[in-house]
Amino acid sequence: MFEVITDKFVKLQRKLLGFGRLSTKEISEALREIRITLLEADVNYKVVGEFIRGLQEKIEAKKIVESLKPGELINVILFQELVKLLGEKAEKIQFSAVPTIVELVGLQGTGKTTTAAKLAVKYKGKKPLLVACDVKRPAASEQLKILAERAQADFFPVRNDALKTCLAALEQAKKNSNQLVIFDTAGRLHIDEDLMHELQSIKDKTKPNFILLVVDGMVGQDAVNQAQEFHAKLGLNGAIVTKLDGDAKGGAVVSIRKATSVPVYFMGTGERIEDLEEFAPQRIATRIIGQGDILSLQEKVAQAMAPQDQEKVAQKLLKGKFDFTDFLEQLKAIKKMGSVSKLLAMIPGAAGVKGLDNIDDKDFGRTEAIILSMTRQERQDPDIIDGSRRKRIASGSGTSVEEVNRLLKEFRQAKQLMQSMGSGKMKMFRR
Ligand SMILES: Nc1nc2c(ncn2[C@@H]2O[C@H](COP(=O)(O)OP(=O)(O)OP(=O)(O)O)[C@@H](O)[C@H]2O)c(=O)[nH]1
Ligand SMILES: [Mg+2]
Repeated sequence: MFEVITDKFVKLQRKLLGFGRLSTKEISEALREIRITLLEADVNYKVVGEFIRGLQEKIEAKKIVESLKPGELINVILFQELVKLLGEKAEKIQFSAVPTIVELVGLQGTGKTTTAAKLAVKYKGKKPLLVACDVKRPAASEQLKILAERAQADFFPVRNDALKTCLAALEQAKKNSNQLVIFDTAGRLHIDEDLMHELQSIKDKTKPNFILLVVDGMVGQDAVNQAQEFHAKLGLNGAIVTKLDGDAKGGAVVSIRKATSVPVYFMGTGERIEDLEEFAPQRIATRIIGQGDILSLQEKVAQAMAPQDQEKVAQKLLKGKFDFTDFLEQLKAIKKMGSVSKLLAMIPGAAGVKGLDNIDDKDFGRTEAIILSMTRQERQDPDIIDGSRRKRIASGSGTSVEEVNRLLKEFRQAKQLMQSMGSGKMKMFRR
């Protein structure tokens, strides 16, 4: 979702790092490129303007920092300003009330029902109750019922009035000790009086702890407008931006906080009920400027692997002792989690390493075949893989020598990157 921004930022950073000294001209050129990149990614123009001014001030104020090269300095400031733009700290659903009530609101088709189920998966331990509140469309209640089953969550069907449904659902939640109740409200094509009235009455009578707006990330700046309107009329606690897995350029999710003061809680990154990511400013800024999202990645890997394994892998990665056997394990774990391409986008440096960033799920099978055709010794010590071994591996895996070469090269590059992280060269991006 941030590919457009990331690609450009990575190139810009490389260019800046090449300069021993940055003149005013180069700085303003860099700022211009950052501005264009953000605008092209559909970030709100007012937000961009303010952001660039902030960057400029910071750069000017800190022109001379002994320990950093000027290019590095700009990168660090860019990172810090991005974190600030995105809202500094990750917003969390607090479960201080019992039950904690989340009211999902938003226009038609933005992903409310899907998101309700995603939240139920995420907070499984809270015994969630999903409440269908769309009176007008009978299929809506049925859809939520099916998703609730899939998420193994409790379900409350719609009655002939949205507010009455919510109140009855709360009664049931009390009896069944549901600690989380999610209202999946009706969507409309436009924001209209009727809709607002209904949402307002649910708000007044049930006092939700969190009113979260679900917006479609594909609609770009319109998402910001929706957030503004809903916030003005209803008072939102936050937003969830969906469909960021498609062609969305990420501009909406980057600008919502600054443009509307509504913080983003989650991002929807796919149609499956597992496809929900926390919106963590630090991590996202890291991803945007192209250092990869090591934290998100770790989180996902943690879901698929036992903790001790993960620690071992991390140690190996940092020490450069990661070999093809480990790589294969990782690939298998990743496959368990769904899409490879999505995960690769989060690997540090993958955005910058040619080839790695466009591995698709088809390549994944071939990669696996190549590694499986290696001997144990070759997996542990890829340096011994000479020409004749390459030929053997290629024919054993039904691939070509070029493909084997490419994998070996990419593996070496990725390993070097990991090592440089381990040795602290990238420490400036950590906190
Ligand atoms: N790719 C992708 N599709 C999504 C995501 N979230 C929802 N969808 C899809 O978007 C479509 C609409 O989702 P719903 O959850 O039904 O939307 P809704 O807001 O409940 O719609 P209404 O109840 O009609 O207002 C469905 O086809 C979902 O599968 C997402 O994060 N990524
Ligand atoms: Mg719905």
